[in-house]
Amino acid sequence: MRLSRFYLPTLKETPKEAEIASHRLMLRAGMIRQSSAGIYSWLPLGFRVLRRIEQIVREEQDRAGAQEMLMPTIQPAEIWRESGRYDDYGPEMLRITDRHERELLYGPTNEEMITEIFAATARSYRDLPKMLYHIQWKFRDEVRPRFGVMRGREFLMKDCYSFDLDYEGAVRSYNKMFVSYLRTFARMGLKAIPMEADTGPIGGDLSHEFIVLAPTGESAVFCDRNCLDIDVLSEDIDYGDDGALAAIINRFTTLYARTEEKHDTAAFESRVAKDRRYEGRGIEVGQVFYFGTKYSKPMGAEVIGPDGQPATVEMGSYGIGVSRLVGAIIEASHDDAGIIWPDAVAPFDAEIINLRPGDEACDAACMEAYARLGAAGRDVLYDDRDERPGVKFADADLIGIPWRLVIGPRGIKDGKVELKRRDGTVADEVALSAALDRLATAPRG
Ligand code: 5CA
Repeated sequence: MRLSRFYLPTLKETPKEAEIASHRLMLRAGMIRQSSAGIYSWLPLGFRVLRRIEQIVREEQDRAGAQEMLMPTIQPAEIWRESGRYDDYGPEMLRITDRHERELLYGPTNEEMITEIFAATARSYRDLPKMLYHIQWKFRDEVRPRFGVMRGREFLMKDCYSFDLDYEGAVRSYNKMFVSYLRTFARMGLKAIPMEADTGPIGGDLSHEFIVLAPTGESAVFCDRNCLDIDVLSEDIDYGDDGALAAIINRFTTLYARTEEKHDTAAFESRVAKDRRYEGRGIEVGQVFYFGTKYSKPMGAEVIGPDGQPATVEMGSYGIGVSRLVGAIIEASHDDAGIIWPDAVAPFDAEIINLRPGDEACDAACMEAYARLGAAGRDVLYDDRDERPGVKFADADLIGIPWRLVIGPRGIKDGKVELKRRDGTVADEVALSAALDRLATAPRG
């Protein structure tokens, strides 16, 4: 993509309404634009990141054995009356009446809808176990939408629902999702710690929130810093091996990690050495729930069991804040000049900066780089604009593409270019061909 053609409306000034870095940087980098409080349009740069995050979530859901589907955003009030949540949910729910005076709502979550589908279509224990998910926009009329996409009113969520014949099966599904969450967030370059949590309006007996430690987070959390050292990506995971899943989960759950609602100061102090205690804030990027028959019972989701008797299915639900993750990743990875994208979610793999468009040698070298990297399957942004180098460097720092190839008239005379990483780990003067070899084979995360 040539930057001269790309729709990238960056801002010079820091927007006044943005209180935290990620919100400020997303507005300045032209990633999003507010439509009304807590509701955003995703401009091309932001949408590219959103899609990459969504794709990682999808791959890890599929790997864990969940199947993708798509449910509507608008739901009938009726199914929420059946579960008993229509009145309980309160003013956060956006209630709508259609022209026939039918009561509808914009879904804040989908337990009722998926349970209704399952109740109407599953017959036998042979239909179990199942894990079904979708990635769909949700609406919650938050009292205080803030921090940009972190606490929006309309936001993109991945929500998965599990159906099992008994408690043991439900725990197995919970464990699969638990492990898939660890992998999902790690692939995005995040350290998300599973913490014992309250179940809130979803309900149930067992829940973990996945928290990225950050001073700007909205959740108060307490944990053992050793949680940060556990590597979850180095080993291959067999989702059919219950023991292996439980072993991975145990590595986390034996360490103290709780949200404020579950916190117990005495247990924290006795279990965690002083220098390992983290008492601070975090961003909740996902939450998993086991709630047994809370929805399946009132909504009649039964199957015929192996003994010929009807059995109410056991359920859990598993959410990931897909749009919130864009903000969370920026909170975890930025500096004063701008965003530093982890390779796996970056909007482009590399940016080519032409320091003197119009100079024959520079133009030719840039075009060679652009073509070669494109042929190698890399997404490249080419800054071919007629702007001063200072402006180009500032924009490149702001939008944070991981690799940068700087091509200028002085270097190119000797066949040299500058190859840099946005995170500061590489800054080399090398021959153009060497830089291209390196970029064409660099890991994409
Ligand atoms: N039905 C369950 C799981 S599928 C559920 O709704 N869980 S939740 O309420 O915890 O939401 C799942 C995830 O969505 C949260 O962990 C959070 O990352 C994200 N989320 C929740 N509210 C918002 C919001 N207002 N703005 C952005 N993301 C949100």
